[in-house]
Amino acid sequence: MRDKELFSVRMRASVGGTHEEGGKHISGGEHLSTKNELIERATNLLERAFSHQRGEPDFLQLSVEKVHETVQHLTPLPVSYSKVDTIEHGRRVALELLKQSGLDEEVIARGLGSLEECYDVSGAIVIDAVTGERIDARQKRGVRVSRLDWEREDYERWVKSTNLKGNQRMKEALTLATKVSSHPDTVAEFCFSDDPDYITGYVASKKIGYQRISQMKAIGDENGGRVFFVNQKCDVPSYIDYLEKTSILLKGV
Ligand code: WAQ
Ligand code: MG
Repeated sequence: MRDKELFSVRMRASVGGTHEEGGKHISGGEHLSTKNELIERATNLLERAFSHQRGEPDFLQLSVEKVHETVQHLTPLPVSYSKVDTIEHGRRVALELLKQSGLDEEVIARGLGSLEECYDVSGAIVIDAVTGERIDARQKRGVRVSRLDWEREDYERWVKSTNLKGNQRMKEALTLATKVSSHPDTVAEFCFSDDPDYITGYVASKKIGYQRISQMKAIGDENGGRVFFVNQKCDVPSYIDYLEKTSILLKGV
């Protein structure tokens, strides 16, 4: 894929109208694809949206844009896993990992409070790592990290070399976390799915890598989201531009 032309493929789907009209977010997805794989990748995204546990969409937007800028290559963050027995235990582990990444407890509490108020946001929220305030001004939309992928062969090699059981969801989340954490202004990320049947979440940062936590919520719970804690000196528009526009491919280890 490296020397071929690439296309950014993005999908977002909602029910009860478009996201802008206040519809409920169902599913989204972002890939970088070669021309050869374009139909397959786009079809996968359509299938994802129409077989989603959050409901059946009545709005779906699929966009395909040729990438003109050079692609940057990143090495995936190292992965580790905490098996917890309860949601409370999961939350304690997440808090500890966010602290290890350099955040104060108060800031974490404020950031996670904002996340709770933003469970209906279809992207991520950006939080000032000193004040704990939300600073992206994207309201219900949040920021969708786009133009990111992991070349199939490199991914398969990585799965073999790490002895981890590959799964599509972790593949995409690790790609996103690697892109986000590689920005110098990112202090840490916290995420758990808004899909009712997926309860594993993670904390990621340059300091601690990608740390999965087996249980962040109850099965059946449709709440979930993503939060990026950033340095106070961060220029938010250019940070968002990096997340949305810079093309990233993960390369093998
Ligand atoms: N950019 C920004 N935010 C996003 C993006 C994106 N590309 N995709 C999803 N989000 C936000 C959005 O608010 C969703 O509601 C929330 O994150 C969760 O998205 O190691 O599956 O795709 O086993 O449901 C993490 C653990 C799984 C994976 C996360 O998230 C593992 C997951 P979902
Ligand atoms: Mg989801």
